[in-house]
Amino acid sequence: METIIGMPGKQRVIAAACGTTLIGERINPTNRRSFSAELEQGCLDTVAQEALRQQEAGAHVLDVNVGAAGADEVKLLPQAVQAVMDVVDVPVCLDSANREALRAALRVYPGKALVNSVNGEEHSLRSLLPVVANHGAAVIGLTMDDNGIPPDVDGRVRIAAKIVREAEACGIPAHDVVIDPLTMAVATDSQTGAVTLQAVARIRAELGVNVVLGASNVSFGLPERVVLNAAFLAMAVYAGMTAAITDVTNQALKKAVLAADVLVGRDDFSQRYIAAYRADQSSS
Ligand code: THG
Repeated sequence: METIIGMPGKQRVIAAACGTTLIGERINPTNRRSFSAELEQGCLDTVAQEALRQQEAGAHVLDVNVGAAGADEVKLLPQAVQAVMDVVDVPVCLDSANREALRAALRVYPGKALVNSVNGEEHSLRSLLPVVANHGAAVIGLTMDDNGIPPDVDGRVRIAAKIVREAEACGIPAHDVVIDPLTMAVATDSQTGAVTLQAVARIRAELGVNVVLGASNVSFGLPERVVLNAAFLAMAVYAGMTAAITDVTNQALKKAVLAADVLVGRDDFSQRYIAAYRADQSSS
C-alpha cells in the first residue's frame, strides 16, 4: 500500500518500494530548554533552522511537535507549520493529540498532512478521526488503548486492526493509515524490542498497511544509545517498517537505514545509498 502525502508536485510516497521514509524528529522541544523557552515567546527561529538542517540531511518528511513547550499549541502548531513551509518543501507530520491544534494546523497546510497520532482508545478515535477525514489527511495509529500498550504481539496487532477498521468507517482508506507498534525501552523489558519487531512483521502481513517507528525509546537507560538505535532501525527495516521517526542529522542513524534498504532490496542498484555517499563527499 502507498501512503501519499505532501503537495502536488512535491509529494512523498510512503511504501517499501520507495525506500524507508525518513521523518525528521528534531522539531520537538522535548528536553531542550532554550527551544521550549523560544516557543513560549512565539519565536520560530529554531523551527525554521531545524527544518532546513533536516531537509539538507535527507529528511523526506518533518515531524512538527510544539506540545512539550508550556505554550499554546492551538496557536503555535499552525505557526510552526507555516514557518516550516516558508523554508522547505517537504511534507509535514503533525505531532499532537490536541484536536483543536490539529484542526488549526490542517487549515494552514495546503497539502496532505500526516497526523501523528490517534490510538486505539475510543476517545482518541472518536475525537480525531473525523478531523483527519475532513481534511483528507493521513494518520498514524499507535497500538495502545485504555489498557496501555499490550505486552504481546497479538494485542498490538488487534489494536492496529481496530484502528484501520475505525478509520475506514470514518472514510479514511487503509492506505492512509500508518501503524506505529510502539518502541519501548529494552532496559526495562528485555523482550520488548523483539515484540515490537514481530508486531511490525505481523501488521505488514495481515493488514498490509505502512508501519512507522520512533527508534529512540529502545535504548533509553543504556549507554551508547545511537548504537542500539541504529541496529534497531536496521532490523525494523527487515521486519517491514516503511517509515522511521528519527534524527536524520545523525549520520549513524541515517546510514543504518540507507544500508538496511540496500540489504533488503529496497534500493535498486544502491542508487540512494550511493547518492547519499556522494552528497556527503561534496559537502565535506
Ligand atoms: N512514535 C510516534 N511519534 C513520536 C514518537 C514515536 N513522536 C515523538 C517521539 N517518539 C519522536 N521524537 C523525538 C524527538 C526528540 C527526541 C526523541 C524523540 C530526543 N531529543 C533529545 C533528547 O531528549 O535528549 C534532544 C537532544 C538535543 O538537545 O538535541 O531524544 O515513537 N508516532
